[in-house]
Formats: sequence, structure tokens, C-alpha cells
Amino acid sequence: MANAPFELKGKTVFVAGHRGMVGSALLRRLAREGADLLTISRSEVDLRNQAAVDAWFAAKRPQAVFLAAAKVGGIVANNTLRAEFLYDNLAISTNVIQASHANGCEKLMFFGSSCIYPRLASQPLREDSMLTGPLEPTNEPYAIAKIAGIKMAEAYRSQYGSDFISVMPTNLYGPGDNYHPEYSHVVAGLIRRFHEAKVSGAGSVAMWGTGAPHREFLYVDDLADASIHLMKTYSSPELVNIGTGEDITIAELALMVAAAVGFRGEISFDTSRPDGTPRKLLDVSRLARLGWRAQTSLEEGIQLTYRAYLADNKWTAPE
Ligand code: GFB
Repeated sequence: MANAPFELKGKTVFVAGHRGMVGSALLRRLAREGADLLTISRSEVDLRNQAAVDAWFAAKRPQAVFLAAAKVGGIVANNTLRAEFLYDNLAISTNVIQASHANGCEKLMFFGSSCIYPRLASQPLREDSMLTGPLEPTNEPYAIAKIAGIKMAEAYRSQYGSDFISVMPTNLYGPGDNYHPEYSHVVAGLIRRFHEAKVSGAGSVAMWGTGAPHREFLYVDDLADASIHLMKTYSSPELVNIGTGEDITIAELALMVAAAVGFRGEISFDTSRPDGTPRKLLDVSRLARLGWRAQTSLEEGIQLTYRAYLADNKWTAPE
């Protein structure tokens, strides 16, 4: 079925989670779409508070919604803050999806994650492998909340005809990432740790885990571009994976980040830290059929991210 194109120009478009890495990349990409962009800060409206979300949506009635707000983090954050990852993400998803439906939203995009797929599903991971096996234990609460959001978008389309779509990004990195020493994702964690080691003259940096897991990494501005493309052209209940279709080991990633940062010390492995799922490479053939491919290489993306890190953190890169 040919999907009717959805125009963003002139529409009121709500970017939920605009301060996050994904939300801020969406704002950068949406700037050239001629839409009327709506954002709210957590202090104005806590998206976990249903009454506050309902009141805001009734007042603003956005015509399109990018639901990029979520409580996110790396493997240690997910495995430590298990209750918060489940509650916050369930509350945000259910409140925003319901309020979008109740206030005439014409199109909504829900952002899932590659961790919704079973830990040992065959690779590359196809969209129809969801719910075919046990999840990775370290991020099960987050995955369950994201699966609930996906199912909710699907149910609203089935019962009410809502044009709500769901995308499954792979591991993301880029400007505006979270650099928390314990709770960040791996690329941000390594940039910070290698940079601090370089500046302090430390001789070595310990990676978490064995370095053996494989991960696929998509630059966040590419995700934003793919999201706009799909928002305009895609209207089906099926999930769409968004990734590069290539993966590397964490040990190979460490060498790339160390080179980009200019850290020349030793890299060791702290195997007291969890590896997480051994691999989660996405099958991106549906995305390719829908007319989109990733543009930014991992080397280039890491350089751009490190430059943003230096600028955001006001670091003066030593000569
Ligand atoms: O990015 P990351 O935390 O998330 O970890 P996941 C990726 C891999 O990098 C794991 C290793 O094997 C880690 O052990 N690693 C090595 C490190 N050094 C570091 C470090 O300094 N920091 C971090 N964070 N990892 C997440 C899920 O899993 O993927 C989220 O927990 C979400 O829910 C996200 O789905 C996309 O890829 O393991």
C-alpha cells in the first residue's frame, strides 16, 4: 500500500524530549521543514504526570508528535535504576500516546530501541523477531516499557485508525549525549574517559567488560534525518529498524575513540563489569526499501562527537 505523504510544513510539531540527544538532533533537522515547533521543559510539564500532559495537549493540540522523551542510559544505568527505567518510560509513553489520540494528533512517531529484541535472536535482527525470546536481563525493564509503547501505538492504529508509527534505532551517539561517568552509553563513556586520561596524563584506561561484544552505532543526526523521512513517507503498523547495518567489537571501538581523542596510553579490560548482550546488529533492509541509508561513517561521527564534547564541556583541547 503506497503511503500517503505527510507534510510537516506549516504543521504544529511537538518534539517530546527536545533537550536530549535525539530530541535536539530532531530540532536541528526539523529547522529546515518549515514546521511550527513546540517544546516543553520538564519543569513546565512532567510527562510522567497524566493530568499535566492532558492539559498541555488540550491547550496546544499538536498536529504531529515525535515521542523522543525517555529515561535512557547505558548498561549500568539500566541495570541499576531498574524501577525508574520501567516506571518513567511506561508513564511517558502512555501519557503522550493517549493525549495525542485524545487531541486530534494526525501523526506520531514512537522511538523504541534495539534492546527490545531477544538477547539471542538470530542476527541481523529483523523487526518480526520482537517477542520471540527472552530479553537481555541488564536492560529488561527499559525493553518492556519500550515494547509496551510499540504495542500501544499499534493498538491505537487498530482501534482508532491513529497514524502512529514506531521506529527502532540502534545504539546512538553524537552531540548532546549524556557523559555521566557511570550511566552514559559506551561512546560517550569512552570519549570522556580517554579525554580525561589524556589531559591528566594517566597511562591507562580500563574498558568495561571483555571488549568482545559487537555493537552497531548510528550518528544521532543520521537518526534525525531518517526519522523525518519516515514521518513524511511511512504509515504502517510494522516497526522500522534504523541503523547502519554494520557492527564492530567494543575493543575495536575503543581503539577508534582513543585515536580520535589522541590518547596514546594502554587500554585494559575490567571484566567485573557486564558485557550485556553479545550482539545486536539490526537488519536495515526494510529501511533501505523505504529509501534511506546512513550517511555518517563511525570515524567521522566520533570526530564530530568529540568536537561537540569539547565545545559543550568548554574543554580547551591541550596542544
Ligand atoms: O553502550 P552500552 O552501555 O549499552 O554498552 P548496551 C555497550 C558495551 O560497551 C557493553 C561496553 O558491552 C559494555 O560493557 N563498555 C565498555 C562500556 N566500556 C564502557 C563504558 O565506559 N561505558 C559503557 N556504558 N559501556 C544499552 C541498553 O545496552 O543499549 C539501553 O542498556 C539501550 O537500554 C542502549 O537499549 C541502546 O548496548 O550494552
